[in-house]
Amino acid sequence: MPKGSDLLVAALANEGVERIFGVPGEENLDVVESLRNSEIELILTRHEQGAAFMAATYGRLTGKPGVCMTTLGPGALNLTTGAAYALLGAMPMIMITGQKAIMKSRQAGFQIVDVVSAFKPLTKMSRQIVSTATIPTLVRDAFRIAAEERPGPVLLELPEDVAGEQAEPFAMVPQHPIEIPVAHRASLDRAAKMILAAKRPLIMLGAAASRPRSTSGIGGFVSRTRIPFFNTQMGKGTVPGGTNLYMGTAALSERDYVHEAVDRADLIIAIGHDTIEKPPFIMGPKGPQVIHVSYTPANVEQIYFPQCEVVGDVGPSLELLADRVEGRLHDAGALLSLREGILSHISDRNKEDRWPMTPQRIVHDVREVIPEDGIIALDNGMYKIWFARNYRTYVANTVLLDNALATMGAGLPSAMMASILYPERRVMAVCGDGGFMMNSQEVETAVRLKLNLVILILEDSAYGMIRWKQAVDGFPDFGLTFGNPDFVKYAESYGAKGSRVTKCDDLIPTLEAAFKGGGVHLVVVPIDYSENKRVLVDELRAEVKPLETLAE
Ligand SMILES: Cc1ncc(C[n+]2csc(CCOP(=O)(O)OP(=O)(O)O)c2C)c(N)n1
Ligand SMILES: [Mg+2]
Repeated sequence: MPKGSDLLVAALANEGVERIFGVPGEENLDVVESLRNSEIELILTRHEQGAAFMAATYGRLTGKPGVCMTTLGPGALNLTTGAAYALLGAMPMIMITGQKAIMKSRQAGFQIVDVVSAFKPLTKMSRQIVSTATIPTLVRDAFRIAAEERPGPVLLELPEDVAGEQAEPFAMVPQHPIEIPVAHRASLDRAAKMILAAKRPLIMLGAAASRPRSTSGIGGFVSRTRIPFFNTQMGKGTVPGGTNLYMGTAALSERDYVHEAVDRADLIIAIGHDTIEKPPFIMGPKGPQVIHVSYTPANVEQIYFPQCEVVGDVGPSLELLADRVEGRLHDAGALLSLREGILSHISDRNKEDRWPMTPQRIVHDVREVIPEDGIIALDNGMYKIWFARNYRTYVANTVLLDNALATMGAGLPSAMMASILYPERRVMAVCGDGGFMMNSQEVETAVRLKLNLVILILEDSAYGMIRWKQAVDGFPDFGLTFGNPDFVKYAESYGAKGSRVTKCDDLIPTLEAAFKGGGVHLVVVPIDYSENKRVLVDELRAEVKPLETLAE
């Protein structure tokens, strides 16, 4: 007779789960035993946060929920940041947590936290499994809820007595294909009318444009309409390169060079925009009209209130929209004359050999060693703005960054997940010295899994981004610097390789050698952040005027 844990594992296998990330506790031992007898691989991490970031990234990259597992109380609570990361970032994920027995209570309150309640605001669904009979249906429902638009995390708590209980061999619920409805004809007609009337149209690609199912249809829409596009940070790469229509990435909310196009547009077709991202532009009473195209309706915000919505499966809906406007657009490329100016400002000084290295040069050099389908996974820090703004992308989901929860500590685990999924592609984690140390213990996991991974650490011995904000806001420089371990020795102590870059011209060859050598290789480079103020504050203030000022 099977046990509850056997049913759980069979239900996971029924969903096509190949691996579970986590740190088990004694309450999970029945599940661990059932996993031992299954095809599902248990991948231990060195902190539950790493497991959650990896599972969420699996969901982000495949569209299918990634799975992580922890014990009760302390282990489960270590998943909270990962749950929020998946919730805000719309990444499908299943968290399975243990719990003390619910039918008997032989340990009183020891380690017991109301995990199900704690995760209610951090998940799409948070449930305790109370009987073995419900396991197949609950698991099927959990996967359905996690994966359907808008995707996100689900928590299932399996108490240890339910896990160990003898059960009937209940049948699994088979999966079936589900098609997402396509946008209504009336909304497509309305949107087409607005596009045909526009004098200076612009497309914006947002976070949901990066869903694995979205990307093919979007490329078709852009190439058929020839309307220039820009993207949000999480929409990077969704339209393949070579279109000559890319106008930039909105890493700031206003007054960056790309906003010269945004401010002049009279219509923005916002594809897959999710207002969870730091705003890519700010709608006001005078600005452009906006058509929202996505899986779900637009959230109405003070700074985002589209006048038209095309809601449905993004790819097929855009195909129908392109059918209505293709060949009838006379002003599609009106804003293209701004393109060259915007892109040349962005690439300004990207070959400068100042030491320590400038962010522009680092971004440039990283791009040189990463092939078009190579993946960089960014942690959170000042460099994220520079990479979002300056790093050109040609393939969807080749820049994994978190512009939703914007948590530190996810860069390394998300890169590890990409490396597991795409062993044939180059994968690099880009981390600050602050963010790297928040989950650096996962270097051991990466070494144990024999991953090929380069970890680039940008060293300024500070929480640089906050230090920058402190300076911009006119506060004295205080309280944001720290010391670092010797990163090369640190890498070596894990059985990884380590290199320190000591002059500009060494970065590219060091990274090349690291990729060629294979395995886990940590590369440290000092970064000079004085460019933050010079470019992102002083230069932009002087060069990019809001439209009203220009009109005066
Ligand atoms: C978990 C978490 N804690 C704090 C913050 C606030 N925060 C954002 S960026 C940053 C500094 C990042 O420092 P580092 O990783 O060294 O990158 P740098 O900006 O120095 O390049 C901090 C503290 C955050 N986003 N996430
Ligand atoms: Mg730093």
